[in-house]
Amino acid sequence: MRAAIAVVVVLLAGCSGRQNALDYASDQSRAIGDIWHLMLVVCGIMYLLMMGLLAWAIWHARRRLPDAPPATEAPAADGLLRKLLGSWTVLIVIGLFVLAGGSFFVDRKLAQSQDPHALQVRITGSEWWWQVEYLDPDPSRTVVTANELHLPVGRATRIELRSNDVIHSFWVPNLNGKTDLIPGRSNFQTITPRRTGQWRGQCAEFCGLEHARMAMDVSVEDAAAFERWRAAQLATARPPQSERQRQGQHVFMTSTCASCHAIMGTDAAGRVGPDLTHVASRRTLAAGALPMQPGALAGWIEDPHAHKPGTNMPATKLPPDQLAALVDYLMSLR
Ligand code: HEC
Ligand SMILES: [Cu+2]
Repeated sequence: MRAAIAVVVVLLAGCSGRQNALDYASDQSRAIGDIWHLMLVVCGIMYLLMMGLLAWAIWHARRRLPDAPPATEAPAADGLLRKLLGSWTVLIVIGLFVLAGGSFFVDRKLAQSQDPHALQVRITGSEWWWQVEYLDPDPSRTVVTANELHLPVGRATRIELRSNDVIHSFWVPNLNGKTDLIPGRSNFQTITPRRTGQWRGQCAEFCGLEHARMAMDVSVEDAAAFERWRAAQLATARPPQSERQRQGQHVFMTSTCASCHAIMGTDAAGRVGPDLTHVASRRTLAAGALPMQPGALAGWIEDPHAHKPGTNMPATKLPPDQLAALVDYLMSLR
């Protein structure tokens, strides 16, 4: 029965994809999917029963209409009616118990993931981007990135959610439900991915002008690939490899960029915008607003508001050769 319903649902909604709550890729999203199906079945049965009874009642009322008043039959019908209503009440109570019990167990399953070996990640929401930190008991081994989340498959990740400004909501439908990021407090969410792949997260609480362009690029990888990524992110920024990249780094340090952005291994230590130490290793720019490509990067630096009108990054007018050198340097930060 459940399989049949799942097939219908898939046919109706085209239920696979990188931002889809019914395309489960973790223990948590599967649990949520199970309760969703349970509710669909229980409510579906109730609905069909209701409609059946309604049709039956209408049919009988129509047949009775031309006759004399039905009052004489009343006592006999009353007994039957009472039994029917009694069973109906029992059915409703059972249905509600099943639903309440189901939600209770799913809720516990989502809350209880207190795995001591869980990977610890802290995500901080800002208008309109995500800072992502991989915490380590040794602070010098903390990885800082932005707008991308890498998770090892088969291992729990405990995510602490915070906000720098207004309320945001973290939602990667394939991996878990929504959790709010609230200024002044920490909320938690655990994700135990079961399938490698790429998914899309999205801020799910209206947070201002660029709320819609506040996406998260999520990659679930096998343990080896994840450790490779983490080791690469731990390294300080790659030094310039050519004269042009050296010039680009100089432009970065001497214009306004360094006051808002950090590049580990250089003097740039700004904390207003995303950490750019390995910016070119990401797949998107500005929380999914643009692809990570030299042309898009140049366009972003020249006029961020053309691509993300509300963004808090100001435009920087540079002579073409300086802009090209700056882009060359940033694209070398893998
Ligand atoms: C006033 C602070 C500020 C200054 C100055 C600034 N930025 Fe930004 N930058 C930001 C903020 C905030 C964001 C996040 C914007 C968003 O996604 O809405 C950002 C985003 C970016 C991104 C995208 C990063 C990512 O992970 O997607 C790049 C690249 C970037 N800035 C480069 C630069 C360069 C190069 C300069 C200098 C020419 C510069 N920024 C100057 C604040 C600043
Ligand atoms: Cu938001």
